[in-house]
Amino acid sequence: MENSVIDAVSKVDTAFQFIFGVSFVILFLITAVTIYFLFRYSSKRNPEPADIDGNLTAEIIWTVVPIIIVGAMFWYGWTGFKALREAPADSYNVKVTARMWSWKFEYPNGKTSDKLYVPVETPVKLDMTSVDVIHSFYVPAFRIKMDTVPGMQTYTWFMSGEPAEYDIQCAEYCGVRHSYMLSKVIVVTKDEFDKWLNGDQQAQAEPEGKALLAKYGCADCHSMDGSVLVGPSLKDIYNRDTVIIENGAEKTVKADEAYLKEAIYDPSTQIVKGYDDMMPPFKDEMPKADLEKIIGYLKGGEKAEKPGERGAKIADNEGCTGCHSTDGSIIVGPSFKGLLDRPVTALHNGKKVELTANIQYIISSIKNPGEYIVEGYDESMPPYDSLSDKDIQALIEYFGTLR
Ligand code: HEC
Ligand code: HEC
Ligand SMILES: [Cu+2]
Repeated sequence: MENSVIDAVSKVDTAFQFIFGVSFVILFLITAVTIYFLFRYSSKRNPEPADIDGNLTAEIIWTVVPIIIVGAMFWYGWTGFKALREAPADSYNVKVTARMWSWKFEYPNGKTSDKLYVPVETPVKLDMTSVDVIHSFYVPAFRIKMDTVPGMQTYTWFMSGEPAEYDIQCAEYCGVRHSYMLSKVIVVTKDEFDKWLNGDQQAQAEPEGKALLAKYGCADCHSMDGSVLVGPSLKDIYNRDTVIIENGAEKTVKADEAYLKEAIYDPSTQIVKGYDDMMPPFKDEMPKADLEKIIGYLKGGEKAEKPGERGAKIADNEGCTGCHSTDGSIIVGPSFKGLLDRPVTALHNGKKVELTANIQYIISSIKNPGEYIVEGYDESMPPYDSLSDKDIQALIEYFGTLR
């Protein structure tokens, strides 16, 4: 495994050096021959031009030699390409989401980060997409560069190697702050990585429960933001009135702990009205401890944290802070400092309006930024309609701390 890696980098380098070397030699040969011909065949020395009619040996040489050279270039290029495309089966998976103008890295346990932390000596596979325009994920140190395309999954991989930091750049022009779309690969020891991956988790508002929903695949069918996927959203489910069908009869029940337990362990006994009996039973598969954590999470058992802390994290992870400062300075958009309840002059349907940045206005500015354009700014903010109400609430709480 290790070999294939060192190979991926060294194979790219070999292809580059080979093509560069061949080009260099040819440049010199052509220049030398041109100069030689200039003297040797000048009209002074050759007043009578000769009429040369074909030379089979020369023709064979200038056909065969370039074929060999180009064939060798192709061979080195092809083996390098293969090494770059074939991620080892035991790779560690991280999801990458690109947006104007930041990178988001999502780990298997649900943790997100704007820097790519990885453990040492591990092959890392990145599954990538973009939410707005085409970006390109570029880490020169690992010789990888791959476009991220909205609506499409692309991937790349690299071997992390020794503890170190490497630059990540966007290599596809993507708007005014393209050149600031920077991040880092941070390679740390396995212990430090585990600590980082799990330790910080406690500080996040949605600890284990959320990771378990992802682990058991619940999140494929259930959202936590109110939207309906295959099953009903689990947002605010605890103690809500639910109409179920049990033994063919309709009845309304409260989604208390006992109900949740049954709904997860043995879903077919009671089907939520309007849905199909599609949920698999988790009785055999899920230990009690996990069930309790999930139910605890569905009950909204969040850890206490400093006001605004979660919002600050969201603003970083979603890339808001690439365009909005928190210190009063202007980047691309107005500063978040003092935003809440400040007077705003904005363009609305082409007309100038005066309003106050209250909660309603901020929600609409995030979900639908094109509706009110703050005077003096471009319409360059992308809509964030995928942010949950809870996330937006957390952001607003955070703005409240920036007075
Ligand atoms: C294949 C899709 C699928 C998966 C995976 C799935 N569910 Fe469901 N779930 C459904 C559907 C469809 C319903 C509604 C029909 C029913 O009640 O069985 C439902 C209903 C529920 C309900 C009751 C909802 C209500 O409004 O009363 C809960 C709670 C629930 N699921 C939790 C979970 C948990 C926790 C997991 C993961 C351990 C999970 N589900 C995995 C599809 C799924
Ligand atoms: C690509 C740059 C960019 C990103 C990323 C961005 N914004 Fe903006 N934002 C702007 C610009 C430019 C404006 C002013 C023009 C307008 O109103 O649309 C603005 C306006 C706003 C306003 C209204 C500000 C005011 O003074 O009235 C809010 C609130 C806001 N953004 C919140 C956010 C949040 C929250 C995020 C992250 C989820 C975010 N923005 C991400 C560029 C950006
Ligand atoms: Cu970009």
